[in-house]
Amino acid sequence: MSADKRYYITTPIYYVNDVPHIGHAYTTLACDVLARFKRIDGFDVHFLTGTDEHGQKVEKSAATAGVKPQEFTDRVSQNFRDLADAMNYSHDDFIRTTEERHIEASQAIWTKLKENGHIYLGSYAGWYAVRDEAFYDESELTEGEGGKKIAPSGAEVEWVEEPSYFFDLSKWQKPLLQFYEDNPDFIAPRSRRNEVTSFVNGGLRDLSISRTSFKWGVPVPDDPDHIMYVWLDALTNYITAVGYPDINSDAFSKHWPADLHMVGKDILRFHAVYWPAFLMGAGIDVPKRVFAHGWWTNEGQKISKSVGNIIDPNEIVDTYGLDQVRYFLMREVPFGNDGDFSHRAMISRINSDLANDLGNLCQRVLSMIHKNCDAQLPACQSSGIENLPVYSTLTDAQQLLDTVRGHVDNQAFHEALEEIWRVVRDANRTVDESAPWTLRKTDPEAMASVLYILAEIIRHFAILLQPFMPESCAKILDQLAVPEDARGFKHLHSADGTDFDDNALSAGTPLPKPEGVFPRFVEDDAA
Ligand code: ME8
Repeated sequence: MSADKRYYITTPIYYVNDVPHIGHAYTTLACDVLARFKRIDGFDVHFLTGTDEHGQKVEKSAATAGVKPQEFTDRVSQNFRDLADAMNYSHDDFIRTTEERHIEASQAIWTKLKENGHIYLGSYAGWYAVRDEAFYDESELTEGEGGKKIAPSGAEVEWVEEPSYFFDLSKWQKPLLQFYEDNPDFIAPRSRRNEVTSFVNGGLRDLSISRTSFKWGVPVPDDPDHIMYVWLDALTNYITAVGYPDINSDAFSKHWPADLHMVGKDILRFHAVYWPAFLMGAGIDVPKRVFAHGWWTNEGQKISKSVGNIIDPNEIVDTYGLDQVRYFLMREVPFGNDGDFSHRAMISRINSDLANDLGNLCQRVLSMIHKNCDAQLPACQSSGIENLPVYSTLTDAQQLLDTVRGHVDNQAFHEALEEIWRVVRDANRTVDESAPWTLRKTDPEAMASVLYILAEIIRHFAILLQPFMPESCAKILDQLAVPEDARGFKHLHSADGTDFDDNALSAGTPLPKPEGVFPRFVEDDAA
């Protein structure tokens, strides 16, 4: 397989102190859609997710729960695995930072940075927010209730004074700015890129990368009184998973540098400033892209445990259906922007886009074939079809792949879906215009052609939508009797092929009895 047909994509590794909520589900879902898209497009994909299990915040949560940190992390890490199953994620690896492979990799990158002269011993005196596991400058803080100092993220900070190793981050300002300039697509979306460059332009201070005031973490090599800063440990997971420190391993040479680190906007600085600096310092290639998506609120309110308005992905999947939730999350909000979760918006998407548009199209066409064509794919006339109203819709459906691929490569998932739906709606309109139910009496051959073309259009939609709604698309493709090994993007109409190339549906294929795939959501059912 050629080098450009590989794709390595990662989610953040989630802190195990929290129960998984819609925000976590969202990031991994976006990665899952991309990973599936690339696989169906013929790429050799490696998709990584996992849990971030070290640090003061997890140590504190374990203490609150009254259990040892290891026992605590074993238990709560499982919640994220369960979420992955419930959301039908297709990850290839689930990493936990407490695993031996990761401790080895974290110590190895530390040793490399030390050998390369980028780590020195000093002492840290400053503000630290355990919730963010981040250091803040006095100038960034505001005063909260009771005179408490508050970080820009809203987290409380505490004063920390202790011996610490430092990474010479200040020396990386110029190389980083140069890197951003040479790689304009490294940080996306563009507005976020500007945020990062202006932060780096403002100057960087050396970064404290070890702590001595707690124990739950990776010990610093040769100085075990120090525990590695949890972010240096956490970021390293992306290379652990592909075999670091064995940089000559097949996995490492095949997958590194990563194609995409998907993150929320809250942790962009760690991924776009610290991580590339650590990697450059250790002489390791920098990933190709970091995309920072926006923030979900719940019916207009910040989602938080203390407010008690956490949206449990399992609950909404139970209520609305898995693919319905997957579709909504990818369609409702322009990817990159903040978004608000509301039941009203969810129901509206299910009933209009899924039930009325796509679901109705499939159901009408497949039932007509079932009733009027002996439950077999009808034959299409070989000439004169250009004049049928469905013909131009077929051409549009055949041309979707390039547009959709372009949007997915830019992580503009909502635009990819919008493009597909533009043609879905047209297809529904052409059903009405072509009126196959009238043709049945006046021109049965034309009816057969119209229904064949519509089935072929639906095949294009179902293949293209598999990354977003895998189960539902599998059902549609089953109903069209498309074999499982003929569902790749290479089986879509090839641009230089004839109207119906070898991949097209073949007339005479028996079809199973059609069943609705996207039911309407009737509100009373919610109760
Ligand atoms: O930051 N809306 O872990 P974390 C959208 N362990 N996305 C949200 C969200 C919301 N309301 N809430 C959370 C950490 N997220 C570190 C990462 S990576 C080397 C270490 C998503 O459990 C979003 O992707 O706090 C955010 O960046 C991530 O969860 C934070 O997860």
